[in-house]
Amino acid sequence: MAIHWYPGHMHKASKEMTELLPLINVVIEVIDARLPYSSSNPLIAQLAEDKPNIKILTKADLADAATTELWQRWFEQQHNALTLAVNLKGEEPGAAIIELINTLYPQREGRNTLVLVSGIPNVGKSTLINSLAGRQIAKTGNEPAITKGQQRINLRNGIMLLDTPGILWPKIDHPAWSYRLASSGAIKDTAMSYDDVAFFAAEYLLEHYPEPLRQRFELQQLPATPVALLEQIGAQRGCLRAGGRVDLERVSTIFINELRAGQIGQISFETPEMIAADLVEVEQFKQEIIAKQQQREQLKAEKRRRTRANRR
Ligand SMILES: Nc1nc2c(ncn2[C@@H]2O[C@H](COP(=O)(O)OP(=O)(O)OP(=O)(O)O)[C@@H](O)[C@H]2O)c(=O)[nH]1
Ligand SMILES: [Mg+2]
Repeated sequence: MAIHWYPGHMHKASKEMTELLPLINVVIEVIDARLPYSSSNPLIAQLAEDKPNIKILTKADLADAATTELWQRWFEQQHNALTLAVNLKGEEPGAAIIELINTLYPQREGRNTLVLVSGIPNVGKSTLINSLAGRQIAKTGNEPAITKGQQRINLRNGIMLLDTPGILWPKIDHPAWSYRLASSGAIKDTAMSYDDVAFFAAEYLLEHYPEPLRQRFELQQLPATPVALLEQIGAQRGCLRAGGRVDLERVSTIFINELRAGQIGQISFETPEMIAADLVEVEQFKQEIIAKQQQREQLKAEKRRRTRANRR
């Protein structure tokens, strides 16, 4: 299942950001510490290419700290960006971020530094802005697409922030990246299927985080397959249909919500090494598509040749 969710307001927001670009002095991209690569929008990377660039890895409290460190080094080396990992629920990183902005872009007399705050839906952009402003000025909420239009926030210290709606992009190249986005809560409920996403997450956790799984769900032994794991949790939590069969949709929703809330543990959904392997696969998918297109073209040409030969 590939997840596509690119409603009109995201298209509009992407266009507006591109148009405003010449006025923007610093780009802050807010990414999710649990999935720093999959939550980094290629359009924003492109917009930020020639601008002073800060990557804020939010929800660091939900991610594996050692993996977050690896990602920070990765972004510093690969994208020449300054990075900061934060827990916006427990920390007030405002002063540290303002210092980064001032270092990257020393303020000009009498003019505001315009800072674009961008990123995928539900990653914490508005929460970050409230922390920088020191007051609840931007609307926040634990679901994607809370912010629907741009909003300027004057910090009255020479910095003007631009809060933007969370944006995704029209085509996500690897199915695992879509699943990780869906697991994190960046995709609207109606654009995904909880059981598909739960199967993906269960398979990943069985392989990479068996111990936190065992402890959370008090399992003596871990089942071998994602379906067996979800069925066992479903039976334990009373998610049963008539006849005693486990209601997979219900248990999947519980499983994903607990994962998102950090109740299974501090879990990172990807490492730089996994992304390197994904990128090789993306290249293979692209080659396969090209090969199929060429095959179709050859078949068409052959058909035309035969039709011409029959006419003679
Ligand atoms: N645990 C945890 N939760 C966070 C953190 N940062 C933000 N959140 C929560 O994530 C949810 C989304 O935050 P918002 O600030 O509304 O996200 P946004 O990026 O502005 O979302 P959209 O406007 O919908 O694109 C809220 O429930 C926040 O409380 C963090 O560092 N840790
Ligand atoms: Mg917002």
